[in-house]
Amino acid sequence: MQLEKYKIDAHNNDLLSAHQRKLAFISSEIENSEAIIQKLVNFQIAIPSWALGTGGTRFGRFSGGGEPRSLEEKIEDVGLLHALNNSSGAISLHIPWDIPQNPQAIKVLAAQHGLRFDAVNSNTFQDQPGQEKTYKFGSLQNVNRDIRKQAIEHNIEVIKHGIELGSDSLTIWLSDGSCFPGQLNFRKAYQNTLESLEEIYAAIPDNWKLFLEYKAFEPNFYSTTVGDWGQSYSYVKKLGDKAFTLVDLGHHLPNANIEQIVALLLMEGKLGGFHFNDSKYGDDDLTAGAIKPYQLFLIFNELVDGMDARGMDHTKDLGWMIDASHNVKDPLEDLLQSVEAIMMSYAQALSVDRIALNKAQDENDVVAAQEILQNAFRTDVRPLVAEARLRAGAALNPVALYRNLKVRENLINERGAKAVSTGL
Ligand SMILES: [Mn+2]
Repeated sequence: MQLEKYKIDAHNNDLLSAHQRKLAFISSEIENSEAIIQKLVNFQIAIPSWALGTGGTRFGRFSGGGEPRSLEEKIEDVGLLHALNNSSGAISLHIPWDIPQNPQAIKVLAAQHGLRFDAVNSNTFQDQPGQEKTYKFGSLQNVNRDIRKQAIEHNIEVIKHGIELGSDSLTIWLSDGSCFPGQLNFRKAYQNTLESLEEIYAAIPDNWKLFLEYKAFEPNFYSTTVGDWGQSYSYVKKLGDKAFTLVDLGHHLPNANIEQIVALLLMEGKLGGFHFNDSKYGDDDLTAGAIKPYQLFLIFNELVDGMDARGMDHTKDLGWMIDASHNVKDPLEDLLQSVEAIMMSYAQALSVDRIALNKAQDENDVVAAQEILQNAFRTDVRPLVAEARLRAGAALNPVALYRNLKVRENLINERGAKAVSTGL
């Protein structure tokens, strides 16, 4: 389904006068609003190819229909999101779920939708049909050298697919670990994993980055071999300058101070990528900002502060991606909501009065510090985010337009009510 420009324009015209009223007010409240709008126009968040279908749990999956049946249709869906919000200009592929048969044609199709290819993701947490050896007891950590070799070769294969598409990073998430005490020798598992990662790292092109994602638990429930940011940091530090830690918001134990983790990884020059989602309990993969919006703002506050301290470019020096699952929502609506929440938190972080905050910190003025942060968080910056979309030719209210145009109904007509996408 293509979204005609005149339909976006008609939608924007209907909402324009109300939008302009709100924008005038917020612009009078926030000093640097024009600079913030410009940064919002440029900010892009990648959409993973596995998030375009309905997600599920181990208990079941309830498809809503009209899901993309091929990589081409997945690119079309991300293109729709990008046309609606101008903030989803990249797609992140999962191999082997989305191996491009004709990379050149796929590149052209993506470019037609204004999309580039973000990090490619390997998969050694499942066995694939026809695969020789099983990952039941881990992949890069495995006690069996042949299994480690198979997993290393898979990652090198993923890099090759990424090169063909113009991607410039590889994300590795390992489910490796153990379910019971005594199952694993922790030091041997670490050493095997490090050696395997070194072989993969040797295949990383000079202009590429390797992201090592950590996760506290699940599917292993006693130990995880890359279980927290300290373990990931310990590997990437040894690997070299092209290796970085990737933070997924859902991959921590409850109440972890993620904003502090982000600040320290940035300070060490080892934060490379970011996966957005939200959670109440564990790796719930809920819509970004749906449960803990203040935490999302505090994380962005550290991201902006830490990136600016190192002179980093917000748009391209970290890999930004949504990594969520949609069990009860239309996946495309859910992704629009996540992107909106991320943009709001970014805008609020950009509006923080950093000079005043530094002064409050230097004077141990705890009350003033809280006032500054909560003032930014409680300011409604939605008109700034909407204005960034308007200037880029996208929709003032993406979810409303998506519903008015009956996009899902159209996709079901095109693809069928039973079309189910690959993914988790
Ligand atoms: Mn992730």
